[in-house]
Amino acid sequence: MNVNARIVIIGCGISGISAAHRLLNSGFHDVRILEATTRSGGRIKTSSLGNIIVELGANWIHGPCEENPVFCLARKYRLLDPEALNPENQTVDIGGHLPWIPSDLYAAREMLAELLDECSVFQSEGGEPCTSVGEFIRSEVQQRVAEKWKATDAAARSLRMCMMSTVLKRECCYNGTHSLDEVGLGAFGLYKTLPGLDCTFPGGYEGLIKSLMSELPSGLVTYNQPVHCVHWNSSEKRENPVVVECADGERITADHVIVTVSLGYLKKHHSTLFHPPLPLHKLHSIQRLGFGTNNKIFVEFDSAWWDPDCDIICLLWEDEDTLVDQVPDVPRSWIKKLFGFSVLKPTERYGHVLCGWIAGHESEYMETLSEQEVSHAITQLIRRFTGNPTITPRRILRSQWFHDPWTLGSYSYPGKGCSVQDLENMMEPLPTKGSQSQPFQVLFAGEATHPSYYSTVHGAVLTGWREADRLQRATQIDRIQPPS
Ligand code: 6YU
Repeated sequence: MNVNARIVIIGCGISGISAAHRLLNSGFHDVRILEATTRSGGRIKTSSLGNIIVELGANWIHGPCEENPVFCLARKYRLLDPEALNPENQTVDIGGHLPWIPSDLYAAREMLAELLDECSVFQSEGGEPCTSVGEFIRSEVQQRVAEKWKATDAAARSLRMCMMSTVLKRECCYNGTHSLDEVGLGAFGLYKTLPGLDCTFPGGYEGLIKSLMSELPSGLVTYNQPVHCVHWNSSEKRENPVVVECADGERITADHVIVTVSLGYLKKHHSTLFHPPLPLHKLHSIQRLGFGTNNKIFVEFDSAWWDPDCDIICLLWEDEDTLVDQVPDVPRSWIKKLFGFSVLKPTERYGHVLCGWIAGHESEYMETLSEQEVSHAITQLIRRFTGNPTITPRRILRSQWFHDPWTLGSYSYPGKGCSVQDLENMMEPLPTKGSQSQPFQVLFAGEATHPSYYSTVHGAVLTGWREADRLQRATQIDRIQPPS
């Protein structure tokens, strides 16, 4: 390996861009990115509703603090509001869960927060009592409700259980899963939060992409260039041992290829994307890890019908007092999976816009409907809950991540039976033990390859840097070893 190595990065999302930056800064110069679509950013996607900026993909910097590379980059490029830079903001530790749940759901919120904390310990201690987070919560809630709420009358208790269902649906959005029954209990605690109050990009998350791209040489990215197959491990001894075959038939040779496609894409296309196929242990991890759908539906109104101090509107269904996070008849009642709306703030910047959150197969079904059908369902929902038959949205805009052929969902989560080994398998390069005679040919980056910050932008950035550093380390070894 040497700094003249030819490196191809597949995918121009934040992990691919981060890898390219790091490689060029380490002295590699023959680097290019192949991107299937017409744009950079992947799941960082800023759009507009009229003249209001909205995020169809990533929304927040989760845990903006000194250890968070996204926060540091955003600060460097001056992309944040002054409050986000306030040192006090960076020390608040919310542990990832609570602020989204309004205080009137207090009893349900307290019990669920306690249970989610308990779910996190199994990974370090092992011996989990059941396979999924959903099963654990359901069995524990039954016991605890009988104990702790025994003085509460039946009607109030039933209402609290409905609140719990809403909170579970909200957790499905956060975890990007169809149901908490699909989230593995053993690996739930692998996800780590960083301190700091989550903040947003006032000018849009894509500002980060634009700033990073402006520092890369023009022509580094080839757009509209989907990769069809990575031919690796050739028996022929060649100068550039990997051949990247594009969908249009073009064949590009390389010494190293960094694959950054989503876990959803790997799940669906692994058998055609790699020749020879991936080793079985890697393939099993790809299958075990979860990749679900979380979508947003932005709804704009002429005026606000909610209180000025309202941050979140949660919807409670009176027939959901049995801890449900899925709807029985998706085509008829998919909208019941939408747990509620967050209010975009400040009003001076966003006007009167709500963001509805919906996860799972119900969300995937929503994507198949026309915009008018979604708008109609949202209008009926709001009229039903407010009792006001005249409320009418001005316009809506929704994300459709499941039907995006280059993403096929939103982000990853540990599925049932997952362990830290699966995330380690995800990041393992091929061949597994690179050496001078057999250097790493295929390397893996992207959010689903980070052992504790999977599903986030900062996790994705760190994986791009990690793989660039892996190649740089290998080069340094070459420099001190005499050529054979
Ligand atoms: C975050 C947030 N956030 C909401 C929603 C989504 C995500 N995330 P990319 O896919 O970007 O790039 C791959 C590229 O490859 C892409 O351009 C493709 O076109 C291309 N490609 C594919 N196939 C190809 C081929 N064959 N040839 C060539 N090119 C090809 N993260 O930090 N804050 O608020 C949210 C949110 C709706 C969809 C998010 C958030 C996730 C990030 O967006 C995501 O991780 C990164 O952008 C991925 O970058 P990448 O480079 O890896 O892939 C307990 C516990 C819980 C654990 N979960 C906690 C949840 C925390 C996440 N929060 C999410 C919340 C929101 C709202």
